[in-house]
Amino acid sequence: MASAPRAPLYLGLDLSTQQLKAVVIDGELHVVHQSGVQFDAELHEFRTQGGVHIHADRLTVTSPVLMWVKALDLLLDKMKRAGLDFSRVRALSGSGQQHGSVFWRRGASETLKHLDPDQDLHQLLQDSFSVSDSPVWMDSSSTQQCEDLQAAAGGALRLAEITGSRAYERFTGNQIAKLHQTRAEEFQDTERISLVSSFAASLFLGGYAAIDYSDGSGMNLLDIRTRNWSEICLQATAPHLDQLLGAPLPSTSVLGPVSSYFVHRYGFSESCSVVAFTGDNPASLAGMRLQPGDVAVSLGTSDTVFLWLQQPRPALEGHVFCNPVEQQEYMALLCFKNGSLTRERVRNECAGASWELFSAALSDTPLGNHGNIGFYFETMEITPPVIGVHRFDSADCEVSSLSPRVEVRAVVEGQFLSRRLHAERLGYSIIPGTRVLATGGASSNKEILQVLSDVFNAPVYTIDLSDSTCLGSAYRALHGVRQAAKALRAIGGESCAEEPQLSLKPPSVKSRDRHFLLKPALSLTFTPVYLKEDHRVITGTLSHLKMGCSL
Ligand code: 5FX
Repeated sequence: MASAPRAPLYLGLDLSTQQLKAVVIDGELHVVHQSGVQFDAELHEFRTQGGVHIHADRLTVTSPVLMWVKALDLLLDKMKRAGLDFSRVRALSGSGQQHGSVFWRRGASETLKHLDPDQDLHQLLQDSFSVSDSPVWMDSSSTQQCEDLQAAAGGALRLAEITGSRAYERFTGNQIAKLHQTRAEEFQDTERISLVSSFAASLFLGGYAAIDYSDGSGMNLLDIRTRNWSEICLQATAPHLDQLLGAPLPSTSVLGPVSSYFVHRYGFSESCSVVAFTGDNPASLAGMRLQPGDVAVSLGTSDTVFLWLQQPRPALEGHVFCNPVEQQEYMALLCFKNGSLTRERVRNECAGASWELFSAALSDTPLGNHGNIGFYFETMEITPPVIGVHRFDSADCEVSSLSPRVEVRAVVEGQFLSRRLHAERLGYSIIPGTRVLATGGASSNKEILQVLSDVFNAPVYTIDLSDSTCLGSAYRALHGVRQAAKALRAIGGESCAEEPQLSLKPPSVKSRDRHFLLKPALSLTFTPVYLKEDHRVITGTLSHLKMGCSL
C-alpha cells in the first residue's frame, strides 16, 4: 500500500567501491525511491576502474576523494529531478566501504560550516583534503606497519583481543601509520581523519561526524570492549591521533540536523536528523535484520559469513566488530576465498560439469560421507591462510582421490564445516531459534542448502541481499530516530519488508547421532584450531591438521 503523501521518509545511502546508491523507505519499510551513480561510467574524468586506481606497485589502491563528493552532487540532483520530496525525509543515514580513510586539510571544518547552497559540493570542497587519493579497503601496502603494530600490542592474538582483528593491511590504523611515515607533510596538514562512512556523514552534517563503534572496529585502533580508542594502538600508529580521529560514538547515535546547505539547495527539512553512518558490512547486517543466534552465509565467488555475537572471542582469523544495532553486542565477519569457484571445479571434474548431477551426488550420499572429507584450498585461503587440496578417507588417512560422488559431498561438507568451525571459534553458538540465512548464487541449489542445514543443524532461509547495505542504512535512519521506543528487530517484525523465505529444515537426525556422523570430519577440521599454537595456525598447512586427527 502506498504511504500517505506527507508521511515521513527515511533515506539510506551507500558509498561503496564502485558506486553511490540511495534508497528511500517509508515508516513501514516500503521502498519508495532508489537512485545510483556509477563512478567509472558517470564520473569518467576521474579515470577509475571499478572505482579505484591501482598503483604501479600493485599494492597501493586509492580512490579520488573528490569523485565521492561529486557523486553526491550528481545523486542528489538525480533524486530531485525524479521528484523526490526531500522535505519528507525525517532522518538519513548511510554506509561506506569499510577501512577507507579521508584526510581533511586544516581549515576544512570552517569550509564545511559555511557551504554556499548555490554551488556544487565538489567545487566548495576542492581544497579541503590534505590527501587527494584516499586509501581504500583493497590496499595491501602496509605490511611493515602491521608488523610494527602487532609487535607494539604484544602479538597478533593480543591485538585481536583488543581490536577484534589481528593487523590487516587494509585496516585504517595501518594506513594512517604508513601515511605518517611516508608523507609527513600531508600528515602535518591534516586536521581530521574520517572513515569513508563518517566522511559522508560529515558532508550532510556540515561538520565532522563521529566515527561509529561498528565501523571503528575495522581500524585496528578501537578497543571493542571499552569502545574507546586503544591507547597502545594509538601510540604505535601516529602522534595526536585521538584528536585527529575525534571520540567514537554508538552506531545508533543521532548526530544532529542536516546542514543548512541541504535545506536550501534540495529542500530538506531543518529537522531532518543525520544518524551515524557505518561500514557496509555492519549496514548489511542491519539490512538483513539478523537476530541473536542467526548466521548469514553468502555463497558467492568467495563465501562470506556474518554472525550476530553476544560473547565474542576474537581470533587470528575473522573480524569481530561492535554490533551496529544493539550497542552492547557484537557481530563477526569471516571471508572464505575458496567458495563457488572451488565447488564449480569439483562439479566439472566429478559431475560432468552439471549442477543436476552434482545435486544428485549430494542426495545419494549420507550426512558425514562415511567419514570421508576434503579441504579444497585451491588458491591461498583467507580463513585460514593455507593453500592446497587434501582428502581424507574414513580411516583419516590422506588419499589422492575420492570417488566422484564422495568427492562432491566432501567439498560441500568440508566447506560448511569450516564455516561453522570458524564461526564457533569467534564465540558463535547455535541456539534454539537459530536461522541460517543463505544468499548468493549457490543458495538456489536445494541440495547444497540441505548440507548447510545439516551442518548447522538449523533451518535455512533464503534471502536476496543485493540491496541489504543501502536498505540497512535506511532502516538504521529510521531506527536512529525511533530507537528509544523500539529496536530495529521489532520495527522489522511489524513492517512490510520482505521476509527471508524458509527453504529447508534439517532432517530429524538426533543431535547425538548427527555429532556421531560428522565426528570424523569435525575431528579433522577442529584440530588446527584447538591443538596448534596460534602462529602455526597462521603459517600452518593441512599436514598439521593430520597430526592431531587421531584424538
Ligand atoms: C571487509 O573487511 C572488507 O574489507 C570489505 O568487505 C569492504 O568493506 C568492502 F567494501
